[in-house]
Amino acid sequence: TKRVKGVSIFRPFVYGSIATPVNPDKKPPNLPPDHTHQWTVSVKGVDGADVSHFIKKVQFKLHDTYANPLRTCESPPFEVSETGWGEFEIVIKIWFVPESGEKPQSCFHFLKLHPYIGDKAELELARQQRRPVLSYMYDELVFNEPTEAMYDILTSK
Ligand code: SLL
Repeated sequence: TKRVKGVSIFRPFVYGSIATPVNPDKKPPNLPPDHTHQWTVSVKGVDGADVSHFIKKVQFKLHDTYANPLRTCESPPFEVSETGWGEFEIVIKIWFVPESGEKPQSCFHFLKLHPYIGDKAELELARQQRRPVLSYMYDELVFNEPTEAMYDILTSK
């Protein structure tokens, strides 16, 4: 496949998680008793931009304490929602559309459940309010010398 020489195309994307403490007064009936948080890990475009024209599939490798830790999303939204009790590193593997001729790319996200707030009073308030904890990374996917087909896909959107 022919590649477009001397050209790099960058596409911004976001990956990370949002976690919310479970309200003990409104526990979902099937929630295991030791699960304290619900969370969602996702891969998405910036400000809701569509990324499905160049991302084909995303796999999230969860901690081995989860049943079926390898979770696959073949179409958007590229996200997994779960409940749990602990923080751990999630391996995120991104596959591109076949026209790209690119290998999958991995990134790593540490699932954050607990707010990091130095001020004790502020921290206590955040806990009382069960404030969601967000941990998102803004990054860029780089396509160096993309195939002609991928160049067309990336530049026509
Ligand atoms: C820790 N090293 O000890 C980490 C591991 C794993 C969290 C955290 C499992 C939920 C389930 C869950 O929350 N695992 O039982 O499905 O803090």
